[in-house]
Amino acid sequence: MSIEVVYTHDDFDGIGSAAIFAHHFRPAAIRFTSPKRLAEEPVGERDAVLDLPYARRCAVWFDHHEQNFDEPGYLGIDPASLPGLRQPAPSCARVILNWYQAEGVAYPDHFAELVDAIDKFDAMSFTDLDDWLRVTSGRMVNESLVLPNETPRDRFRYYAFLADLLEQRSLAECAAEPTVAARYRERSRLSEQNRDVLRKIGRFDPRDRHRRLLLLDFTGLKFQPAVDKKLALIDHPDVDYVLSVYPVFENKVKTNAVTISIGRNFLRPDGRQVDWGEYFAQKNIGGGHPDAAGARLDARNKPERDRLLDELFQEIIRRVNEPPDTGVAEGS
Ligand SMILES: [Mn+2]
Repeated sequence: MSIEVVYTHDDFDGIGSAAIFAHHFRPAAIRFTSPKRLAEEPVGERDAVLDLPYARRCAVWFDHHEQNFDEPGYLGIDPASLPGLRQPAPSCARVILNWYQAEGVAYPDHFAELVDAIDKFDAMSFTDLDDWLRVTSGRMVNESLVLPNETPRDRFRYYAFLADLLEQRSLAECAAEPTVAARYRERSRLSEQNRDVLRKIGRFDPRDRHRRLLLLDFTGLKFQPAVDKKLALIDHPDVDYVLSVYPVFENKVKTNAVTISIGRNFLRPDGRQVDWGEYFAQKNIGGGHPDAAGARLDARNKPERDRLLDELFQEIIRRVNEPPDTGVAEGS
């Protein structure tokens, strides 16, 4: 099968998936995109799609997101007739490697450790804070991916370079490569600054007596900082959720609207479970996944915005503090 363009997710899993895919399929080009932007991409019948939703007409499709698996069926296409492999797995890179094994395709030894590392970051399956923060080759490569103020064009050029590197060399060699190492150092420096920002703005609502919901309110900042919010967990490892509030800018001017995102603390997989995607969707202000969701609140003025936010916080804090679902109807 000759593949023209690989469309892959613009994250560690997508880049690693492209590296492993390229070993056997030898595509002419790699393009990095997101699930949202995929619909705008000119995917053709000689192209491949990795770690992304199904695109009509592609030649081969690999994915591990179960919510995507039914998509061809809605278009009247039998998923079993599509080349590639879709199966639940911690990463798409794992799915491609599984396919190689099933097909008896030979691949270099270093793919196994690459996929082990990608599994951990894509599924955020770290046992504790130390496990997450340990400086491994996988962490160095993952941290090298995003630098603020870099154009998408430059970032994707780096991703193409990295995909090639990951195919050729061991993860340790990739992490030590001068470009990768320099980007990792720069990102580490910025992470320290980010932690200071997060320390300053992180707070708990007085109604949240057990401190289950860490609030990160970015509305007071003039610029939206490029922050990895997960870094707030270093100072607050015991929270169940992190809720962030961002100002909405229009033509570089701050409006009274805010966006909200809530994410579950990946360090506490046994904590409370609320389906926030459904919660926001039912209120008709947003949506998303059970463990990571977002919403938008529009207001005419600041007092109204503050009132709407306060009401929402109150409701969310109540939900976070409700006893775990025991099958008893809500409100009873
Ligand atoms: Mn993935």
